[in-house]
Amino acid sequence: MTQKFIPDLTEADITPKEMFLNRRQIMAGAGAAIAAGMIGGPAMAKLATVPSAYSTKEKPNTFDEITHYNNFYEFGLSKTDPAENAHALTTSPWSIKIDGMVDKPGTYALDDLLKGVTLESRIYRFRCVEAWAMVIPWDGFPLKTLLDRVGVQPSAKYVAFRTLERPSEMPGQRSNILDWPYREGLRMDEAMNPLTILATGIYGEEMPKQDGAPIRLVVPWKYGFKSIKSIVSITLTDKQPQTTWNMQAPSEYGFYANVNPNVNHPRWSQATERRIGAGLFAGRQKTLMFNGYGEQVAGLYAGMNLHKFY
Ligand SMILES: Nc1nc2c(c(=O)[nH]1)N[C@H]1C(S)=C(S)[C@@H](COP(=O)(O)O)O[C@H]1N2
Ligand SMILES: [Mo]
Repeated sequence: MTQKFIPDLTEADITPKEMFLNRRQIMAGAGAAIAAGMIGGPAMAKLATVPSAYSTKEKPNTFDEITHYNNFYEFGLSKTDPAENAHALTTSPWSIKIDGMVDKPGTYALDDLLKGVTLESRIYRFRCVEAWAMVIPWDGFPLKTLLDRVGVQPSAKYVAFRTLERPSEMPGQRSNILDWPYREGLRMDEAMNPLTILATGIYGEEMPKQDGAPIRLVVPWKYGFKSIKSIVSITLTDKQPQTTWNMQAPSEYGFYANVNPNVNHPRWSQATERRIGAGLFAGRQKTLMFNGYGEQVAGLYAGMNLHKFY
């Protein structure tokens, strides 16, 4: 595929991942629908996605950084363990059980859930509670799309998620470092916010296993631990669900976990963060309220004491 012209290339497009650059140029030139359906061939990325207005213009981290500096305790505690161990995970077939306060509960094959879903490229800032940060070009779709399909009942106030529990493939689950399976949850309005996505890929590639294959949550205004990986169950409920890190250390990790430079972790400051890959002399950057997504989400917490509901 030759590139004849490169319209409106932003800084966010300039990445070391050639495949991605190619794909975005193709789409800018030919239109996403055409790229999605009609231009094929070995040079094409596996996932066809459309760009998103929600994407940041900040420069994304490299594919290598995103896949070699991970938190995925099912595969070990160190940042490099997931890249080493996650290849053992079987991700196909995959199904998600959706139950609780929904019109159409059931165990759905992932392929069926994804039928007819348009994947978007969402380049999001990502902030771990440990005060490191990245910019990641996810491929995904709004969680709301899925929830609307299964029909959320008015009584539902929260969504609860669970990760796969399969110790035979997840060495971390053979110890009790956390109370398995990994659990997370969102309030219904947070779940329905257009920024909240289910991601199935990065850089147009299928989701790398260490990043939560085949499908994971991404909630960009909250600390990374909310963005639960390798999801196998989604439950609609009227009670605030128990969540892994909150159960583990409630005084350190709240249910809300909104990125907030003014609310420190009891053991470290959250005022600044370290951008992975920024280089030795780059220094730390300021943490942004709601990780920079205040315009879209501050209203969800109007009148709430964010020091109390951390
Ligand atoms: N199932 C599961 N999901 C998880 C985690 C985990 O250990 N297990 N770690 C969380 C944390 S703390 C972070 S920062 C992000 C890291 O995502 P990444 O490795 O793709 O950057 O995943 C989150 N989701
Ligand atoms: Mo994290």
